Amino acid sequence: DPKRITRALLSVSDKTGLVDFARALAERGIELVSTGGTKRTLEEAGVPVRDVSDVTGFPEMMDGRVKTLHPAVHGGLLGIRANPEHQAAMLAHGIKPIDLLVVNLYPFEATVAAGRSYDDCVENIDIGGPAMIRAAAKNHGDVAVVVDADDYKAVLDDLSAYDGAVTLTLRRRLAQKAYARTAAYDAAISNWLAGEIGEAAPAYRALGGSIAEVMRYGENPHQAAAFYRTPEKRPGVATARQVQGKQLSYNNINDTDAAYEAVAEFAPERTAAVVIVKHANPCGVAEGASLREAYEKALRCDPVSAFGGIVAMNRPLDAEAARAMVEIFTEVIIAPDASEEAIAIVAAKKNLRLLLAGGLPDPRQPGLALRTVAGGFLAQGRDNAVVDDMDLKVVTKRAPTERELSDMRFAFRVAKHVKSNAIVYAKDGATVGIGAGQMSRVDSSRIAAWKAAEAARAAGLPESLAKGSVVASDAFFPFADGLLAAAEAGATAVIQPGGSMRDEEVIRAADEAGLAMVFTGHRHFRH
Ligand code: 93A
Repeated sequence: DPKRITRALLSVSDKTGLVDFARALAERGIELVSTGGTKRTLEEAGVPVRDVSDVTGFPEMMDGRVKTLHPAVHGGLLGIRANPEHQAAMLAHGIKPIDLLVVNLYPFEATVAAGRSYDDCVENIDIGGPAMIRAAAKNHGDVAVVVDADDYKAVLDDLSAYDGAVTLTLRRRLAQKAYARTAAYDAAISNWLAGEIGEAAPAYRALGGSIAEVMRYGENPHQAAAFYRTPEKRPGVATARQVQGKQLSYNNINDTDAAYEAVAEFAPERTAAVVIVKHANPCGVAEGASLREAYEKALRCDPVSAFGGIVAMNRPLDAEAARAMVEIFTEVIIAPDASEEAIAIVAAKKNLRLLLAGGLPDPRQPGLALRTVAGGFLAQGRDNAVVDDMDLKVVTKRAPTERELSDMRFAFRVAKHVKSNAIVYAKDGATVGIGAGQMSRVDSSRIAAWKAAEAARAAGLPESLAKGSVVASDAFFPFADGLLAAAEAGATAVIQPGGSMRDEEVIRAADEAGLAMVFTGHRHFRH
């Protein structure tokens, strides 16, 4: 049921796109009403507009603190058009309906960010704007509310398509966005004030966090979600500059973090490396002489899962790599930096988000990792153990070759970033099969081996990619079965923490199968 727009109230601090939008509304015969500054901008551009004071019968007063807070405005926004009592009240009090509200708020966040005085910050707390936004959004059954200039076009498109009316679908979407905006706005104010008074703070504040944005939804559409930033100086998804592409979703942020933290395990001065993540697990990781080579090797591991994934790299994105990366559908690319040419290549994919983090996080840096449980939360140090620092102990008769050892280190680095139980097959500096998140280690081994065989089939190769590979396990093999599954798949060497009650039995099985095995003494659970 599209609703006809006859009267619009426009009151915006950020005047971007205002004049063109308002002119298009006026040309459709829509009556425009505005507050002081907005009205002035429109009049200067020759767009006909009435003063909100004509509607309220009051002048703007108290430095503009009271300009739209009036029943003539709020009644016009809130009155239900199909409700006879509401209609009678409107008639009795001379309240005319407002069908479209266009508001963006006093720039509170920008005022705080600019380090302005306490009083300036207070003065930039918008009261009338959020009140109108919430009123119009509540009455989205009759009213459309726009809080973002990016939505001007959607409104004009509806007006053209529906003969001067706006659809319920759009009104609902706009209402949802309106409440997200007022929620973020109030959170910013409360956050700032908490800091000013050094008061016992909300949970995120205890971590030194501040709200970065309210997202459309969380892991699923029925979950509300927000993104907080902490003062921790760590290059990554929270601090990266988004060069282009759509807004990041909750899952995008989570996956991008997983990808960038994983790729940071590879020192850029030693090798180029690429990690492709899907559902917070790596589905392909590789090093190479160039990013392009690393990307192509990573992609070969599991091209099916890589579709719609996140691609992270440890060196600045170059044109050659960018050209390869835009060939398949990817949600996010994150890199420390990018060349102008690479940025231009990515620009061809409008929706693809490109994030430049400005550096790589240090995998050895300590930090805090949190997770909620019912009625509380768990805190622990970040897993900052790095295989290069571990004392690798050869436990089998056969010692690994140099090539095996190098692939073992590679595989263990990756296993750290795969959800447990994690089994990673690797060969020549690339993963060839990854088993993640299984309840039994032997299942992860089987899945990883199966994936290595699948990848070979997809590439038209006669032998499983696991042939001649090494295998890493994030925790000890409790029994010989997982290890034997790996040997059967073609692995020739094993890296694992060791420490099982049955280590002797597992070592014996490795010797019998002619495997080389090293113990790291460190476990990398990640649940
Ligand atoms: O000071 S307010 O909280 N009091 C109000 O009644 C009011 N009505 C609209 N601020 C109010 N506004 C805000 O004024 C709008 O949210 C918008 O940001 C701004 C537009 O003012 P102008 O049109 O004078 O530039």
